[in-house]
Amino acid sequence: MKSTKNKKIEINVKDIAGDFFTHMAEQGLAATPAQIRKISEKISSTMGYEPKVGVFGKTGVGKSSLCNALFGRKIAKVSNVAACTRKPQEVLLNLSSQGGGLTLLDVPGVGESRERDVEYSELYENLIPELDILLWVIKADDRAYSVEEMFYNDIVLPIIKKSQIPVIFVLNQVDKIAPIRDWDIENYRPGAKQQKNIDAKILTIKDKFRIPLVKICPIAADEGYGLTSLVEKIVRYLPAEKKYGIVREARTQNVSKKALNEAEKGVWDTVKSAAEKIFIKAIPYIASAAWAFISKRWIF
Ligand SMILES: Nc1nc2c(ncn2[C@@H]2O[C@H](COP(=O)(O)OP(=O)(O)OP(=O)(O)O)[C@@H](O)[C@H]2O)c(=O)[nH]1
Ligand SMILES: [Mg+2]
Repeated sequence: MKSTKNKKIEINVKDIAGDFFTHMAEQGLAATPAQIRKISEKISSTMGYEPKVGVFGKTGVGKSSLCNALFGRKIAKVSNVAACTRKPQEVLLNLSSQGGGLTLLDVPGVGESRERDVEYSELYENLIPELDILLWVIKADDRAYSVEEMFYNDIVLPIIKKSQIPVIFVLNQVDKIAPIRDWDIENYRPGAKQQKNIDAKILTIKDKFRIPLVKICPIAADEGYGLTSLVEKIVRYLPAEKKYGIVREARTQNVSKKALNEAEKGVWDTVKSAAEKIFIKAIPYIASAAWAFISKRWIF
């Protein structure tokens, strides 16, 4: 695997808040101290948001490896199925105290036994609605996905639909897709023949799990392959106010310019909505000046 340095994106709330208010002052629009405080608080809370990411999948698919590679963070395992008798908030609260700015949940897998699957389904029902995003990890070189397919379609899908939780399918260990010798060991990426088979596998996954292609992300956690695209997808499917937390917590090497831009835009969109509520009541023309500033800054 490539460098395992664990650098993080630096937050500079003061700069962002400063830019905003300087621009307003330049327009001759002074916000009141109370308005400044409210907007600054919104910027801080959006940039400091602690995302809750659930990592689901069978034993050995690479959940722990994925979290380590993406965030440089050991995952907090919810291996105790008795957890399902507790309130999900309790589970999440306990876990977040271990994690800092990110709550990662390694949820027990499926297909160990019928009884276990019933217990898992209860746990999933409690946990999934508490998450910001769900990563469903499957192993690229598995021949069949019948157990996962049944469990996902019958148990997980109704819950994520009801709670509107975004899900991304992570096809891990693509370096093991035939022909294995085709793997480009210098550049940590698939060779041309391997890529063809990966593409075919992605189409199979799309049909079996009935998910759009854009929500499938081929990676090799141990090789550091595909992680940048995965962060881009996570950022894309999170709501605006939750995007930034992910780029802040991911290793810098996994955060592309595109992901960072989209996450920053998420902060501004959130601030924009907050400003709308705060300023519109006070002085409507301040609000329109704020929009002008924000949209000028964030045109892509
Ligand atoms: N070749 C290859 N091996 C991988 C990759 N990702 C993970 N592995 C290996 O697969 C094995 C299982 O990975 P884990 O991360 O422990 O899997 P897990 O899903 O956390 O497993 P449980 O905790 O038992 O549920 C380990 O030996 C990893 O090194 C990958 O991208 N390529
Ligand atoms: Mg694990």
